[in-house]
Amino acid sequence: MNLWDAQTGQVIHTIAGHDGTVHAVAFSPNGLFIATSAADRTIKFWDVQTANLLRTYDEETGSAQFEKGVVALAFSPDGAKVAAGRIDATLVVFRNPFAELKGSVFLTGFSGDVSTQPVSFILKTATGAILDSWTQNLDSNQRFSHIPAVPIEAGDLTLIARGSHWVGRSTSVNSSNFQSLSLTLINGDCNGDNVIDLSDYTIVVTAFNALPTSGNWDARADLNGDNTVDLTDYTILVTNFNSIGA
Ligand SMILES: [Ca+2]
Ligand SMILES: [Ca+2]
Repeated sequence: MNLWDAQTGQVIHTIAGHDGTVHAVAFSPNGLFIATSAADRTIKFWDVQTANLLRTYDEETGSAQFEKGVVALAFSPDGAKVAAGRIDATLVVFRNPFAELKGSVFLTGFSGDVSTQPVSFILKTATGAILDSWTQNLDSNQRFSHIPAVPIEAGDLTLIARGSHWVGRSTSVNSSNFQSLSLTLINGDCNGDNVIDLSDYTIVVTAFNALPTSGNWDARADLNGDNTVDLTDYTILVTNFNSIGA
């Protein structure tokens, strides 16, 4: 199987890995992955950039559904699912193991530009093992997307999100919600230690009435992002006092 540059006609990669005629090839909608099926009765996922084999579905990896051979493959437009047409005239739809996690993070009490706010994420197993962690800025609609470092088909995962002055919150990730995740973060953690307590209170009180030009200005105390430290920030802190992050 060859991968060509459509502009130049150059072969970028020659991919060999199937043991038998390749029946079907499909690009993921984000262009990052290729799925293939072959006469060896497997489906394989490949990294387009590196041509590395990422995953094989066969009888032994729990996909007896493909043992009759797959002759057609197609991703859903959102990349979340893959349809496999089998030689026995049936169709199987399964979750794309390399689909993006997507969702919204609501930064409560914030009136500034949410796209300036970095949010850190941790993806864990049910036993607490960290599978992936990353930091990204939200878009202006408070949305995020990320291709996890590991396939997310394992299920029973937990995603934790935390903002610069918002304590962490967690949500479970499963096959039905992994593209519509939603986390609402609690504002007031000025010092970023994932607890809203007296230390944060002191930061707000010390910077009270400050503007960015003031000697006592402390950006950490401007909880609502309006470039002043005033009663609004104080109220956010007092309302959320004693919150502890996930
Ligand atoms: Ca704190
Ligand atoms: Ca403020």
